[in-house]
Amino acid sequence: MRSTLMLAVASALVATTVASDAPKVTGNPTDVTYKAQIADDNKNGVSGFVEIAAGPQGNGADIKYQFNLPAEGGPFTFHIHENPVNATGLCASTGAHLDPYNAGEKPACDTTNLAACQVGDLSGKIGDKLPSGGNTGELDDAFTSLVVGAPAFIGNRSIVVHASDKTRIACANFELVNSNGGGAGSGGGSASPTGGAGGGGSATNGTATRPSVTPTATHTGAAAVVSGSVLGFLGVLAVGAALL
Ligand SMILES: [Cu+2]
Repeated sequence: MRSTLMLAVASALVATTVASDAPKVTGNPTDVTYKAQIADDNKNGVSGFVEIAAGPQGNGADIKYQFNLPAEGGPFTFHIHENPVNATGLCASTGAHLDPYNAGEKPACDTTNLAACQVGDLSGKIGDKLPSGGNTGELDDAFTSLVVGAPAFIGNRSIVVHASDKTRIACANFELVNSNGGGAGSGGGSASPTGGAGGGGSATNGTATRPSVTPTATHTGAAAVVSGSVLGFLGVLAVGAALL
């Protein structure tokens, strides 16, 4: 019984520390650029890209985006999702938003407290949804990592564009397009984003240059925390029942 109580208390402590502010990222390599390019054959009429490089002195990241969005279905949102588009080409395969510090979707991202936003909630951080037509913008983000293996690393992940009803209308994987300060493709092998990673239909998936980091690591961790909190809750119930 005593060990059960201790387990319940330990689990409850885990459950209370699920969400934390994202730490500011330093040490991002200044010689790499990742780009997620929506495929030309996107069936929903979406085109564009998101390009991410290090901020000044490697602090945070400079996120550039350019989209041409369809006349219907807006206003639109876009996020970094935790998984890459898999061989099915379906945007559903990208999982949830990149959220290594468990910010969750509620409350919604507050632009005066970006550390508490989901790292991948780019629309939320910009503070606005995107209208139909052409959109170009830039976001200096302190919490995005270009360090392979870091919790907020984006290189092995994807961009997803949503219609206002949250339908995923386009997606594309981040690819390393520039490293070692050279021209595009000079360092990391083929960098031409020719794959049909967006839209769906095509099974070709331009994943050749993606670093081999398992994108499921944070997902597994979150699942473990969730099950821990469930155990804690059950444990508390058991203790409560024993005290009655
Ligand atoms: Cu999304």
